[in-house]
Amino acid sequence: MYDANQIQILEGLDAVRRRPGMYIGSTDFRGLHHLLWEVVDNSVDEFMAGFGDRVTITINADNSVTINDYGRGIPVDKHKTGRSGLEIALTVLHAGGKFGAGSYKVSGGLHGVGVSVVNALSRRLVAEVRRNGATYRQEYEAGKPLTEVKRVGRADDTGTAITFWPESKVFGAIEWKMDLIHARIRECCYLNPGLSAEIIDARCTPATSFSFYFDGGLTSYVRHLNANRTVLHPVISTNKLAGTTQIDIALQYNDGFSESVLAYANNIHTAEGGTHLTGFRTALTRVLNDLGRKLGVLKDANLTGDDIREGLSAVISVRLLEPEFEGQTKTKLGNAEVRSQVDGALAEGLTAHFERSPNDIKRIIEKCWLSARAREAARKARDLVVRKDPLSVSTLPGKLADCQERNAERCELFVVEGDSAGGSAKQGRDRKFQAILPLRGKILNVEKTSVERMLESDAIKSLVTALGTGISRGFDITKLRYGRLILMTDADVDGAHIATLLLTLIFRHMPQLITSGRLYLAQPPLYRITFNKETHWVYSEASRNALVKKAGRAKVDMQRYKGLGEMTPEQLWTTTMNPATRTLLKVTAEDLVRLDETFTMLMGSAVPPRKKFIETHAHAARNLDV
Ligand code: 0RA
Repeated sequence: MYDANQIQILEGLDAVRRRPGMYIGSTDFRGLHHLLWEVVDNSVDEFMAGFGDRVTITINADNSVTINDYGRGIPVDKHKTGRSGLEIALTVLHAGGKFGAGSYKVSGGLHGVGVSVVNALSRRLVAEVRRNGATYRQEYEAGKPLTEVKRVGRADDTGTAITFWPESKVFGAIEWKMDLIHARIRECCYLNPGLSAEIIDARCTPATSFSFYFDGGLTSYVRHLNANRTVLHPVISTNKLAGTTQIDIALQYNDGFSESVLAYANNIHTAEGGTHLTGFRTALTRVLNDLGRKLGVLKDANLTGDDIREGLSAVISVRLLEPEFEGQTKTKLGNAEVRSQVDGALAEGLTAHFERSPNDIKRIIEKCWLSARAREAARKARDLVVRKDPLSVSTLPGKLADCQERNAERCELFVVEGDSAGGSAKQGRDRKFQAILPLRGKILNVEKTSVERMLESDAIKSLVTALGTGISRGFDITKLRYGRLILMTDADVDGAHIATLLLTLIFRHMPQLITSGRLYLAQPPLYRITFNKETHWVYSEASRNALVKKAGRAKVDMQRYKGLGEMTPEQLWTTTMNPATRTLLKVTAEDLVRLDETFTMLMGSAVPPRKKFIETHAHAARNLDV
């Protein structure tokens, strides 16, 4: 039944089914979504080649996915092997050379493995092609065609619709992550201005639908990155064709301290950077230094690569005919020529912008110069740092009750709000390995403050000194004096506020404490409930209700704790500090980006979104006030 050619082909797809990870990276949710990206990439390639400006992605009720585009449609005519182009595209591994030489396409890393891989890893797949005024259809099971390509009707447009049912033997339960799909498609529409994409979730009634379309391309993307932030100037953008490399760049500084620079090559997010990013950074540093001297802002000071990062949001997108991807995850652009091409494009763009709007550039340089001075201040703060050394204990903050243990890994630092709670904690602790640092009063809102000003706050200075690590770019985790940092604040609104400010400080200026899993929140109890001569510590409203129910008719004595200061040192030890009985909440690195957005919104200087958040979350805020 099969000729030699076909047997070879089936063996090819078999290899994909045997070792899916080799083709799509993994068989977890990432691999599953990769099937979807693979088909969408092909539709976007059509758009880039000038055919069709619309793609719809439908998650069907049975968890299959349909991707419909308005490109040329996969060719259906018979190939010299006697098989149709469609069948070849769906069954031959790396049936590349899709457009021949001379066009840009999404390929590299795990991308561009071809729709045949999607076919191999789907229990069923249906392809419908609209081309030459007709609609053609072919169905597959586990990569094997069930029929020939059949003409099933007329068509008055062109395009391709592929529906696939991922193989659960490969992926386990099929769970589409809508937020991931939205983020990816949104990104795709920023990188391809003029493309409209619609995502339909037909699993719910009524079906939900999201549409993305960005006329402004990278400029819109950078505006999105800086949404909720106070920006220093309008977005600066530049485009250039250098040889056969198409370069698009947009950038804008905000008044914050973090950097978000995204680099893409042929629509692929190059997370490990590469030559395009290096070219961008060198040109930006050099041009800002040159113009800064011209303007007299810098005199003979020099901005470093670090100085120009703070508050920078930018997107760099390059398209090239033969991208080379390197690095651990194949997301580092290797093409050497791109470095000088991007450098040249950005230098030209910045200089041209300077001629039109010198004040924008002036504001940027002033901001970078501020960062340079802040970095210097941070370096000085780090010099404040002392290792645990009995001779220099005097330089540690006076309020710190340090522990005896010398091995930092075994030590814990409790940061406690207020002196009275600090007193109980000092008495209640195990002084062998637990240190207490009471912080008084409100902590500065660091989201709106420079490192320089921050270090004028006594509370922040003593925390940084106690930790030993320094701060911001001067941060050095090897100097950390404790294995765990535990924030212990009251379970009320003020406590939550102080915890949020501390979290913001750490998130912005010592994020490594979070990523290394050393930051925790203590969980003090809300109530002490006694009945039948038994005492229960209760940590949530739900367990309080459950316990009161359980007590039934017994006489219940219920005491509500408002603040840590209301507990005796012994009570604080058993309920909150004793490693054997306490619960700690670990602050994790997960969703740092989401945290970032929330922090910026809650703590930043842009007012309207903050108000909206507080209004829409007012009920949540009220729940804190227990
Ligand atoms: C092979 C050749 C051509 C287009 C395609 C494949 C193609 C593949 C997919 C996958 C999803 N949508 C797609 N659209 C097109 C070029 C056809 C021509 O030269 O007419």
